Amino acid sequence: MAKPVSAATDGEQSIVPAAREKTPPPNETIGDYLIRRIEEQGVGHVFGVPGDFILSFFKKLEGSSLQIVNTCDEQGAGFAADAYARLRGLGVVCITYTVGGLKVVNAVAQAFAERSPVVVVSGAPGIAEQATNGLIHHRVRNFDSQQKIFAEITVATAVLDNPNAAADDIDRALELARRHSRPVYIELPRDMVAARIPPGSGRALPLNASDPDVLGFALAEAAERIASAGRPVIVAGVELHRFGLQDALAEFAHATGIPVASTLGGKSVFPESDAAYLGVYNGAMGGDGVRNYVEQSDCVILLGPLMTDINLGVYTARIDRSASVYAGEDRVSVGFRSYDGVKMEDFVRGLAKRPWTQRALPPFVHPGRPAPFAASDRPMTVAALFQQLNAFLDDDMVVVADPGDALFGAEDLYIHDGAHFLAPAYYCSLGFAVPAAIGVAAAAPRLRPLVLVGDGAFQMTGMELSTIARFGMSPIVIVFDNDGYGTERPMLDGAFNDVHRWNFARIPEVLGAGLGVKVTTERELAAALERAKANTQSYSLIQVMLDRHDRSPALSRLTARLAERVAKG
Ligand SMILES: Cc1ncc(C[n+]2csc(CCOP(=O)(O)OP(=O)(O)O)c2C)c(N)n1
Ligand SMILES: [Mg+2]
Repeated sequence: MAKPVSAATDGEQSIVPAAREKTPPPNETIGDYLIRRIEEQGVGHVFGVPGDFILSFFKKLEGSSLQIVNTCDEQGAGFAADAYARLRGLGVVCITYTVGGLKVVNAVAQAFAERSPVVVVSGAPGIAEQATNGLIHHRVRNFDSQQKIFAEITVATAVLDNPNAAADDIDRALELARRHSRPVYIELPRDMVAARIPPGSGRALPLNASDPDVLGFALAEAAERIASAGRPVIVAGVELHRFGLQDALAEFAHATGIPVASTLGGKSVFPESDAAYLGVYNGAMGGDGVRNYVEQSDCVILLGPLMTDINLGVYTARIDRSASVYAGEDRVSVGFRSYDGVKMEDFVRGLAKRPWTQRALPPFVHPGRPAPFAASDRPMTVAALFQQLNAFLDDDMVVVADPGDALFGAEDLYIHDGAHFLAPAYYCSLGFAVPAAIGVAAAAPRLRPLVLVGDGAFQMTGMELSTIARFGMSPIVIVFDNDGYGTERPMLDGAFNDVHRWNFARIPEVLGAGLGVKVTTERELAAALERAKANTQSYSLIQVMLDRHDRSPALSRLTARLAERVAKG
């Protein structure tokens, strides 16, 4: 029986506090050093699947404080590590050479695109074996083929083929993962796991701070713009979460009295209960109140917004850049003037600390707490499903949404304080949500994952419920069963959007664990949600039967607005 994931960690703080350095033991091996440095980052779990090129490292992991969470498939481990990194500031996926490594490429690409610091540790043939240049199993083309592929989707790659350089290479990779909040790749040839490193090696990179003069100018210009604006508004995005800037955002908003909208990807970065919260701004896809407020503002302050097509309501957003203040990882700018050498983190913290004159909050309609839902015997609709989920959500839940209508509709969910919203709202890889729940359960055992996933997406990675069952995790999984690829049908339909129908609710019989319920009416869903809430010992899967042409209000809003624009010509 697998040992359950420990429930004793401190939970969901986004950036883990500075590394706790241990005294290095004498005669440390490369494998031991890598494990110690990972432990010192505040990481408690490693997700992965072993293979012969990484087995001896798995054995070392087993003897360490790190808990191995081995998944059914490497892609699942990649998504789990990504979700873990989003909550804990760093996540680790450990796999064998190429057959495992290349299966995490999609998950790592998503982590790169969405700025999630995932550390990939891959086994490889030993250096001595590679020297023979033989056709060793799992080899693709050259022995460095895998490293070259990962170079494109990471901010650092390190091949630990030299014991004298290994400690430096490990430290550099871990530091860069944190600094850029993006993935790194560490390759560990199997005959290097037990190689000794010289004592005293390993060092931190030089400090990477903003240029203080330029930062001062940028802040002064931004402050003047903001103070002289009649109707400023903050649009907050997911990069604030990645860099642990939620408190600075709240401090800035409260000190100034400026209301805050979030992007879809940045949902939950600002407490939705706060009187200053406007709702999700998403161009034509968002609600009218927040849309009008943002688009009529004379100073939009965009903080960590990750300006993607989905976050901008598929380019229906209208923000006047000449009157905006922008701070993202790519640049900091005021109007059209960009400031080199200024880091987003320093700029946002600097804004929070300025001596502001507080304004009274202007009148606007707060999105408000959800009303209780009176369930009837009506057949389920997507709209009712989201209303019911809204009334069900708690402050100890993390909503994990898979791309598809599960993500679009989730825009209107009310995320309670202390809870989180996780979704790949930019790269949009299907199959994220179920394995991500594994990462969430490990990273923040206090929080319960509520997984929203389409029937099509579930068929890609949903059988990671097996891992969930094995480790005794208890997410609630809502399968939106609309008979295929519903998001694609309004764009262009054909038999290619159909999938084979599954009896999702009977998966617990196959796995010998879990609660499965199929619902067709609102009343059945209400009862199923209550049963799921009470079932804290295993996962719950609720298969919600929906009409194949039904859509969430958010998706309908978008298509309606796009239709208006098309009609106008
Ligand atoms: C890995 C991956 N493959 C394909 C797509 C393209 N795609 C976007 S939405 C979608 C349909 C998803 O179907 P389902 O999970 O049932 O959700 P629904 O659209 O029905 O709400 C597809 C295939 C994608 N985003 N990711
Ligand atoms: Mg579907």
